[in-house]
Amino acid sequence: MTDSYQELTSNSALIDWVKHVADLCQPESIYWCDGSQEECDRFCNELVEAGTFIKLNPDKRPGSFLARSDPRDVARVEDRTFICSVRKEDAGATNNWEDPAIMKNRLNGLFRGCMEGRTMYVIPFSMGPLGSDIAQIGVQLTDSPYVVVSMRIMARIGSKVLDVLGNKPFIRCTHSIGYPLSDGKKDLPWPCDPENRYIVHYPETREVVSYGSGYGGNALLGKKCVALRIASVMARDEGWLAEHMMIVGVESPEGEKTYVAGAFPSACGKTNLAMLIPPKGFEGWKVWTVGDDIAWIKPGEDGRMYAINPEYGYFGVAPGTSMESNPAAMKTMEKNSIFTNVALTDDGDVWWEGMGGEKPAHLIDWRGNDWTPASKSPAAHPNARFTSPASQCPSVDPDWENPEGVPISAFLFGGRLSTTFPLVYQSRNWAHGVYMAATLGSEATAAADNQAAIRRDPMAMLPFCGYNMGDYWKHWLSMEGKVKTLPKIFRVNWFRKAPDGKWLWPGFGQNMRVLQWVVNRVKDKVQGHETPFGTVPDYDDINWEGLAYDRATFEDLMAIDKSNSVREFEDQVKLFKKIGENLPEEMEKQRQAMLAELQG
Ligand code: O2Y
Ligand code: MN
Repeated sequence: MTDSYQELTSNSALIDWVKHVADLCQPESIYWCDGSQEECDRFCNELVEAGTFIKLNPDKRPGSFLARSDPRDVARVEDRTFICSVRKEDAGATNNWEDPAIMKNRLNGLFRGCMEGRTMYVIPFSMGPLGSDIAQIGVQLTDSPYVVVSMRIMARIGSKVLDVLGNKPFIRCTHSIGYPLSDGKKDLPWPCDPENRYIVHYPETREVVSYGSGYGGNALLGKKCVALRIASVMARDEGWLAEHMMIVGVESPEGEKTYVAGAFPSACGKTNLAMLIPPKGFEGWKVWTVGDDIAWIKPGEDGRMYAINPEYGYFGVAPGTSMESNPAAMKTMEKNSIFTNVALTDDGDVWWEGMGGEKPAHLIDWRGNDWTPASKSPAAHPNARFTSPASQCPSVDPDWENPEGVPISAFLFGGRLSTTFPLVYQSRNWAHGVYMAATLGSEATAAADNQAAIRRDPMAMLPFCGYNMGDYWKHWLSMEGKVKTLPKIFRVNWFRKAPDGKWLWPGFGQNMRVLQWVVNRVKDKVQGHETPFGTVPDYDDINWEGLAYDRATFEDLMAIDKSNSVREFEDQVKLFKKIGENLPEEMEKQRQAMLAELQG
């Protein structure tokens, strides 16, 4: 399809906006994406010719490609991410803010002529199943064909989206890699402008503008920018939740399915949990994948919360993913996938650290250099990614595209914490659960006194909440008055260690034992007992079939140490102080109650 948009849409706001951006960016041509396979194949061939893509061996990895980014453009850039709300207070202390008029002026300067010599692609995309009441439509303008073919995996794109959009409003997303081909400048395999990157959100007008990066969350704007930062603001205004959560359906041998959504900061095994394979002792049980990263959750007419995965694919971290740690992810990426910054094997396949098996004797590393096991640097970048269609996941839930969503019975929140926090506990009530989620965190660097400092990541949304974190907590608290049957809230911690530094919990597939307890709690099938943290399982409440795990180790895993716990609740004050005036009173009330309980 070309710039003959007349056949595709009569949405005059869309047509005018495309013209306006083209006037500013001065592309050589405009191309409206239809989303077809033919179109995708054509762009992939062009990317191979341009040196951006290497076609992988079709016998090993059909329909798949490897891209190597500029080494300066390898991850999301939080320090260049802005929430440009009209009032600074609405962005809050946890977001970068700039006055929208000043930012627009600055970005106009960068965007003027930034697409010279390039094509500007128009990508209509739907976050969520086409036509679902929960879905939202956006349009991304970009000068990167890598972004087009990646967006085609990550979202539903093309003319069918324009058909559903009709003349309705849409979320405007403007993206440029910031490398115009003016005055005969030569193109690069991964053009970008790393010195001038900006990932900017205008929450009131539901707009995203991204400049200078072609990588992941900076460039595939449907994901973090729309589905979390902009959607969290829409959710606040409209009474729903846009969350950084995976969604699974836990099915019992009797065929009863319970849906659970879970938020985890990075490096906590969220994708592995989303694709968990039940271990020995759980014959007949099955965990189905609805989503691995983002959940949009709305109150349904029956008083329960219903969730969709707004995405269409996975943008997963490759290093550490293996047939051991996540066979479903490995199978998902067997074909039709784009790999970014992994290593290339001599027979045209991909490789990364933690993939299992022997290290190959020779590779081309993510920078394009020869690599052998004697090399000092890793073959794959630690943030190397696979981009693969969710439909290829062997555990994908039959209802993953249900436009109504799936009913959520429990929320899990889990950090990476070597002490203090038990394997699992349930909140006493909704407000207590919101407090538990708001104070979520993972261990960061060891502090001077050797006590590991906790990097707080409320609801795992710190880099993704599009408004004031205190108001976001208020929004969560307000659900209690609005939703009849709220999900139960649990904290989990797969990462507790013994004093000798050994893991106390095997994790991975064994987390099924915790999922089952959660399901049993939701169904009122087990009691557990009360602790200062909340309700915890007794040893006999957990199914231990197939795992030799003794009572004494379980006691260590669940132990609540008074002085560590007091230190934890005192430490939370730092976050509350940062949130400042917008901190809901309820949060401090909950913290005080926890302290009193421990000390009482
Ligand atoms: O570094 C990036 O651009 C990707 S970050 C990412 C990708 C997939 C899922 N989650 C995340 C994240 O940062 O939470
Ligand atoms: Mn994520």
